[in-house]
Formats: sequence, structure tokens, C-alpha cells
Amino acid sequence: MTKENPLQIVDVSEVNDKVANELLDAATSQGFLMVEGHGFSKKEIADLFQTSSEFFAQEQALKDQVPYNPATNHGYSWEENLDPSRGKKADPKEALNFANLNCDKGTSTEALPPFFIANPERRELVENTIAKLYQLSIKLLKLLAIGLEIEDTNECKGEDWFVSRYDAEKSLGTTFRFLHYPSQGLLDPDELIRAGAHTDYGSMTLLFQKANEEGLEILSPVLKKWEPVPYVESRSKNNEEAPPIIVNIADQLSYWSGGLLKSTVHRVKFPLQSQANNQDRYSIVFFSHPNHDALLEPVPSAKIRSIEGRGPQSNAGKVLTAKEHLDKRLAATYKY
Ligand SMILES: O=C(O)CCC(=O)C(=O)O
Ligand SMILES: [Fe+2]
Repeated sequence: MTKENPLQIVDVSEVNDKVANELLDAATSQGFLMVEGHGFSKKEIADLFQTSSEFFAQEQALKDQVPYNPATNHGYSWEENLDPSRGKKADPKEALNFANLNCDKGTSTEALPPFFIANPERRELVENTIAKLYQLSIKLLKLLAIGLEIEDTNECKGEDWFVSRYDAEKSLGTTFRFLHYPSQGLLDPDELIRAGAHTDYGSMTLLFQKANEEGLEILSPVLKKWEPVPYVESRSKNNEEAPPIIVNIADQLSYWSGGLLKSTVHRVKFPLQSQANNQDRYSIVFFSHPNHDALLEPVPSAKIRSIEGRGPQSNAGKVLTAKEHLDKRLAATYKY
């Protein structure tokens, strides 16, 4: 690894105060970090990327069999515009979303493309991945609650505050997504953005990327400039674990923490190298959302109270629910 990595790498195989504080430190500074000790093997992730590239390699009519539905945020799309301020043009990418999930089982109540229905192995791979990523996000939410020293209430223990807003059997905004940014060859600089600048809408996002397919950049809250997020190899001792997973704190954790946790702006660019090599980018993303009815109010914590008044909702008046926030953001993103 020669490329500089601006993100902390935190080993989350154990839940304790030290890990909680490391996580909190990264979440309150860059708002992006990497986690290892996540429990995904190299083979699982290689199989997922293989499945993703096979799906997107199909002819268009097959991909369009389950088209994106804005009412459910589920299905195949190629028309997303993550930064509407740049104009009406969609980002040069395609995506397959799995939404309306039962996160314990990893299943979706929506129709899946025949590509998955006809092949139980592919389907199980996706379902197992969703269930594991969900459990990982729950673990990270618990660690953040410990780091924030959230107080016990009548309703729940402090460390369960975020997790108590998640009910895997209830309707959630949680979405699993395969992304493909086709190579565009040499383009004028205006066309170099593959995904416009945005923050994510859920509580946190987990992301896998591949070697030599970089392009993700964060607008660093620390350095106040765009910083590339490099591909980082696994450091696991037995060499079996997949590379670190990128964790992105998103809007709802920022609301819950009065802005202490950073929902960092990010985008995807074509690095010059990948243009020269005609390189596509594939990424796999899990957007973790609480229950639709969860109120995005600041959590009971002395660490939050000390900064209250400076949070993103401080002047907004009404506290939004998770669903109200999600609908607002999705409406601005898709041009339907
Ligand atoms: O592909 C990536 O690395 C980023 C995707 C992303 O930011 C998103 O879909 O919200
Ligand atoms: Fe994003």
C-alpha cells in the first residue's frame, strides 16, 4: 500500500470501551472510517462482485425486468442524480437496489429479478450478505452508543438507544445495492463525476470496493478538501478476511447526535488512471436505516447536550421521523 489512507481502520471484532472510543473518534472527525474484524471472507466478497458483474453484463431488457420503483426504492435504475444542483443530467452509473427487507433473514418482500429467482445460490448469497451487514451495522450502532455514553432511560439501556429504533421485522428504509459505473473512456472534465456530491440518508452506510477501481472521494470535515478513499488490502493474520469495509456516518446519526457525528459529503469521480485503463467501477453498498417512525431527536447524552443548539435540526422546529427524512431526500434524487 503506497497510497495514503485518510481514514482510521478500527478492529470491531470485540465490543468494549476502547473500540467504542476509536469508532466515535473517527465518526466525529472524518465521518468516514474503515472497519476490520467484520467477519466477511475474501471468498464471500469475491462471489458478490462476480454476481454483480454478471447481473450488469446482461442485456438491457433483462435488467429492466424489475425496474426501479420510487415508491419502494427497489429495483434496477440508471437514472439517479445524486447532486440535483449540478443540473438534470443523471449520473453515469447503474444500480440494483434490494429494499423492503427483513433484515434478520436478508429477504425482500419485493419482486427480485429472475437472475436471482432462477438461481438459489445467487439469492442465498445476497440474503446472507444482507443479514450479516445488518448485524454488523447493529454492532457499530451499539459501539457508537457506548462511545457517546448515552444514558439509560425507562425505555431502554443507553447502549441500546440506537438499536431499539431498529426492528428487523418492521418496515425500514434499509437498502442493499449493487453499483456499476461503466468506463466512459476519455471525457471532458465536466463529465468526470460518476456520482454527484451528496450525504447518505440513513444512519450509516457500509461499502465494499475493489482493487484498482477507486474513485470514491470524501469532502473531509478535517481538511475541508476532497480526499480520495483508497482501496486497502486486508491486514488479517490468516489472510482470509475480506478487505476493511468502509463505514460512512449518514444523516440520521448526525441528527441523533446534534451534528457531533459527521454525515460527510462524498462523491465518485473517474480517477485519471481508471480512465486511461478504460476501467469500470463496481461497489456494493448497504444503507442502514432505523424504523420509519423513529424520531430523529438528539440522544440523551452529556456529550450531545454540551453541543446542543449547533446540530443540523436546531433551527428546523419540528423533529422529523426517519421516513419523512428519507422521502424528502429521495424525492430530490430521482427525476420521476
Ligand atoms: O460507489 C461508491 O463508492 C459510492 C456510492 C454512494 O455514495 C451511494 O450510492 O450513496
Ligand atoms: Fe453515498
